[in-house]
Amino acid sequence: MTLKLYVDHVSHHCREVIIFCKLNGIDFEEVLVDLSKRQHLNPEYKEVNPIMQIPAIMDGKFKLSESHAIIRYLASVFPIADHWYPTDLYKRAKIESVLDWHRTNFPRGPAGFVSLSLLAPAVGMPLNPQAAAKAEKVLIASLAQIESVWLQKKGRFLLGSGQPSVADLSLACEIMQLEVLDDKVRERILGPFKRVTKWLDDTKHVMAPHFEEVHSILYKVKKKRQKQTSPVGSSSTQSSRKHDLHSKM
Ligand SMILES: N[C@@H](CCC(=O)N[C@@H](CS)C(=O)NCC(=O)O)C(=O)O
Repeated sequence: MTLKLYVDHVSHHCREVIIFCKLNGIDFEEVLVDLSKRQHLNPEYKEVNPIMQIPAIMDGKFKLSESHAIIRYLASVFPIADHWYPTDLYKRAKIESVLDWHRTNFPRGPAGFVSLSLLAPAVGMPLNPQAAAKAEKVLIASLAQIESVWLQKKGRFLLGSGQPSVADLSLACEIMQLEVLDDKVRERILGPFKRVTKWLDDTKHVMAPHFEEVHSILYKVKKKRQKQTSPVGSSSTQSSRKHDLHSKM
């Protein structure tokens, strides 16, 4: 029975699940739940995930939502390399610690900043420079914690490991949200964090080609945005910009 992933590549929560499956040779059928068409609110999808968010999976009759829970489940059910989600209790507990820190502390950072400073109009919301400035502070404080706490040891990956775990995958997918920013802004935020930048490069490299492939949606959005804000594209109307971006995000 094929595993079904209910996803949309615009969502970083979804991207981490898709990449995890691809990296580990887990067969799956991708079912698009198009956020721009609000398909996550359809009654059929509510049957899969009553919370009406993506991602969700269906493995036979078993339904599951929440990206981290999904990855833990897949890592426990399929035969994957141990470094992703170690059986060693102490190693696994440390990874859980990063995963929990990530979900409770980090999300307001990248997604908040990118949305408030750039993408809000694409979903009919105004830009909010004041809130964006606050989100930037949260983001920078979180990046500083990654740099000084989770990346403090010698290994290339989180917790000083020589190989990536699900925590590297999940955190890297969230930080990748910053790719849609203008280069200067992205550099202003990430530039000072040399260890984070190197870790992100190492993560992309070790997860090639799937990591970049699944993130290609972000590069497309960025390119489109740049065209629209260039002098030639600036003649387009607000409503056409809204439609174009929304159709991608
Ligand atoms: N905690 C959830 C968050 C999922 C989530 O926020 N999904 C977003 C897309 S990135 C969504 O479905 N948004 C639609 C909505 O909330 O209406 C997870 O880790 O899976």
